[in-house]
Amino acid sequence: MDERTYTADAEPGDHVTVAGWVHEVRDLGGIAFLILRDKSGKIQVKFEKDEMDEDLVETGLNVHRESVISVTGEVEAEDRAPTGVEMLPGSVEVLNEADAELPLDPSGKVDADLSTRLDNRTLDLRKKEVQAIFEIRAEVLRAVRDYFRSIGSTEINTPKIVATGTEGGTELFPITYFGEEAFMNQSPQLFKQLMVGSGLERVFEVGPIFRAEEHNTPRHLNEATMIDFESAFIDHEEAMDVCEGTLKAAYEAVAENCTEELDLLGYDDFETPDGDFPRLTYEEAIERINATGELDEQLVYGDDLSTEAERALGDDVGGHYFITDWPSEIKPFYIQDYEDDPTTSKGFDLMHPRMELVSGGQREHRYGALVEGFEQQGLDPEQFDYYTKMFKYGMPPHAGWAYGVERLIMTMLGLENIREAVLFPRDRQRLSP
Ligand code: ATP
Ligand code: AMO
Repeated sequence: MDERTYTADAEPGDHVTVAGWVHEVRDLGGIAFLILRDKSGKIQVKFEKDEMDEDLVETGLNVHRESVISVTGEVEAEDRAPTGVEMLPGSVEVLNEADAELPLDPSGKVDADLSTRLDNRTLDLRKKEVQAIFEIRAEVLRAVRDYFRSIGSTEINTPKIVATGTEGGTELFPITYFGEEAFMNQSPQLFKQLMVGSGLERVFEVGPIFRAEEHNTPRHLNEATMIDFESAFIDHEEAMDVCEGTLKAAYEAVAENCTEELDLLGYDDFETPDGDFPRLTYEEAIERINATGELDEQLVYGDDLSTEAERALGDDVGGHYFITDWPSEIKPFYIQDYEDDPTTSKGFDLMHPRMELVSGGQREHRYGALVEGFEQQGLDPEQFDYYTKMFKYGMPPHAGWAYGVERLIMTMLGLENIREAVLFPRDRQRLSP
């Protein structure tokens, strides 16, 4: 194949080969246009029927939409062309012809429902505005990684096949591991904690988690991506500072480096959250929720926050905020309680007005208290011996948290459904593609 030039780089006066997809063919009689699309944009290829080689014109004009072709020819300035330039083809090669009938219209002129789009994700992702979501997702992950590196964290990868549940043994996908029962991991929680006691001290992971939740909601997935952070020698307040810093770094990077993508998604006022995020205690949160009068039933201390409650508070606060000091009984065993008040935990959640984005907290690092916590949650500490025993050999005080990447992208871009933020979502109904 001749060396390929991106359509966006084709300048008047150049002789180039471009390659991509047939976006559209418009035959106007004596003159016809083929619009070729590649990752960088589109270019108009002009066919003048009376002046050009008949086979060439025939090839160019009979090719089905979305076929893959390459075109070699001269680039000329042309004001009437959509991008101000057009190509006069010397040769056209059809690299792979597409079927005449497509299951989905990549030009987006014909709307498709989400299910059809997900069944045909390859075609769906030929739409610029769909691509934009994944460019932004990639930029968020880049920014987050840079941010973590700037504060001295080491990226780790922990096992996804495990012997025990990490979040308490429920909602696990069982698998068979050489004849033994095993599970898909729900969270890197216990592994990342083990790493703060290693010489690494401060770690992060970006990876998949698996939850056999029966939910079928616009904000739950059965396979999601989590950004986990854990650090030795910090408390829950400092962990919240890092959590807030990570979110702002992600938003700033998108605002700065994804202007084209934001345009495609229709944002002219993309805002980076600024100012310190309010930190409400759980008690303050339920008082405020009750005071909105939005709920049918008043919340009482100890209740988990329903979706309606989260919404009511989100509307009231109007931006990102933390909920701290959760009742110990609704937070997992690995979260530490206040010394002077064992019914209150040092766990926190970061909330977007629409939903929870992060859970985290100061961890229980004292062996005795940790084992007690397992028992209180009805878990057999012996099953978790690989984890608990390390707390006997020098485990520093530590804290951490985890974001769900898809929820971060969903709330950042105002997407209606979390599945829009995943290439190939796994949900109750969907196991392929
Ligand atoms: P030209 O003199 O530029 O070759 P034409 O008058 O010979 O144009 P027509 O077949 O009359 O060509 O054009 C049909 C339509 O296509 C007209 O509306 C014309 O404005 C438009 N058109 C012609 N050339 C271009 C071009 N290079 N890019 C976009 N539109 C064009
Ligand atoms: P938690 O279970 O709250 O905490 O998960 C952390 C964040 O991950 C996202 N998330 C999900 N996103 C989509 N679909 C799901 N099914 C799903 N489940 C979770 C949410 C949630 O806030 N080990 C702790 C974290 C920690 O303490 O460090 C944990 O897993 O955005």
